[in-house]
Amino acid sequence: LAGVLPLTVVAAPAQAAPPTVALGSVIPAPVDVRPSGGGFRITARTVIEAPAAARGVAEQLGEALRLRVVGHAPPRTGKIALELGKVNGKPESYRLTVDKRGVTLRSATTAGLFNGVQTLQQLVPVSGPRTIAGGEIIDYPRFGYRGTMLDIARHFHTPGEIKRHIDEISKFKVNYLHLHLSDDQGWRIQIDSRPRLTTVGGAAGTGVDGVGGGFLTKADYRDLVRYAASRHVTIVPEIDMPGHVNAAQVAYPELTCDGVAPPPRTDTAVGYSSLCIGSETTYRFVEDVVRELAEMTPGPFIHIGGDEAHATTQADYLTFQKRVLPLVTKYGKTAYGWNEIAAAPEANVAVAQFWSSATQNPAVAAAVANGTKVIMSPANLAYIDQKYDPTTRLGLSWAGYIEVRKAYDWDPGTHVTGVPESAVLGVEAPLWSETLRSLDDIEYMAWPRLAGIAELGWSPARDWESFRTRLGAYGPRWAARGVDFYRSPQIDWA
Ligand code: TNX
Repeated sequence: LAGVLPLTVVAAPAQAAPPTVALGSVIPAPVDVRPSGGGFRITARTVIEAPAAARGVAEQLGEALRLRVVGHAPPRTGKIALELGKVNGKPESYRLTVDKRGVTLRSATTAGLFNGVQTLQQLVPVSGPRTIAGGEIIDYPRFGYRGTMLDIARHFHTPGEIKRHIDEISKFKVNYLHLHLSDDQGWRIQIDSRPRLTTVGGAAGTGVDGVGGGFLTKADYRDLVRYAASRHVTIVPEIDMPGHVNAAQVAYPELTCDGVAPPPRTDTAVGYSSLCIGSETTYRFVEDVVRELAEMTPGPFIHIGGDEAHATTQADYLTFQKRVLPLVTKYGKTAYGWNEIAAAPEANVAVAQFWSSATQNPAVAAAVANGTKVIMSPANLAYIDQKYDPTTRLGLSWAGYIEVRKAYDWDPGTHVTGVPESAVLGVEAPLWSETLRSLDDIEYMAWPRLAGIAELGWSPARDWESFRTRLGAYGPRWAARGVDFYRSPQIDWA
């Protein structure tokens, strides 16, 4: 027996690495996956074929896979063909077909092709032979709005950092980036009619703890809008009012009721500042800001904040919204605000961002019955500035600890009483930055939770066991790109 036992051990074969990524092993999970037959092996001779209208997205794929893009490949060339044409009529849909001869990606729109390209890239093994599993995927989103937010008011993040983050979020088909551009501690967007907003409100020394000054010029902002659009991401600008306005009042004291400039603030308190609701100066200011923001924003939404206005009486708050919500419409945009705006009747044409941790909210339910649409960002589940657990070095914890499973395991279509799926435009994961400085800090809080929220926004069904397996397999891709993600103990990381 002693002689036999070692032999048995030696005979156990070394575990071979799987040659391909299973066709459905993608985040967010595709709607319909049908594996079949042999896969396609990408070689140095493989080309990407694309019509002129799809050249942009084809070049992005070409860069990622280090392949050449051509208008027409000769017959019998191994190729990845991008086609513009009808799939199933659903917005953003695509069809991906893989067999031994090649890959065909088809969509009616370049947005759909972009989505398909993100799927395809996840199907290419990170290392070893680049064989893509055979079969067909037909895919489209559950919700049109899949978003995240960066708070560049508490700490400024540079355009370069924001672009790098856009690259990462778009890989998960996140298609809206909300920028929180103003708060008590700083003002981060150039407004020509009010230059002191940025010369004072964006100066060095503004920001939490006096760290993180800076602002976006209009040219920076427009360049970001263009960059985001090339990744099929729409920028949503937010100016927070009538609260969260201390930085604006430091720059323009006439925005207070007594005309006296308050001291600049670099602490993290909330709820102490308010625009002067009875003053016409306030509405001239708001209109100038909304007009200039609308002019530089091609996207449909202007976010007007509206949260935590604890220094504004409720009567004043409603007076303010009665003036300001219609102003956004006047400049051709859809008003978007934190869920407190639901109390205003004029919010019937607006979008409310549900950030409460409760699952009942009579004001929101009543507004929805009147036409208000909702984007789901419940703080206790979707706030990716909250710590993962008590040991997390960064972040806050007022809404609780949010481990990966908690951020993933909820349903945006049924979460709030009186807010049916038909009223939900989608989901957004806000990343407040009181404790965040660098891009690494942003990435550590965003990943992997934002991948889970992205799946809630895209995929029709959720399945924690499937998600955690796909997430574990995704780890090496983040590592290869130098993304500083949190290695949650809930996941078996590859
Ligand atoms: C509450 S949530 C805020 C922000 C803070 C955040 C910190 C919301 C609409 N307002 O002012 O940054 O908590 O988690």
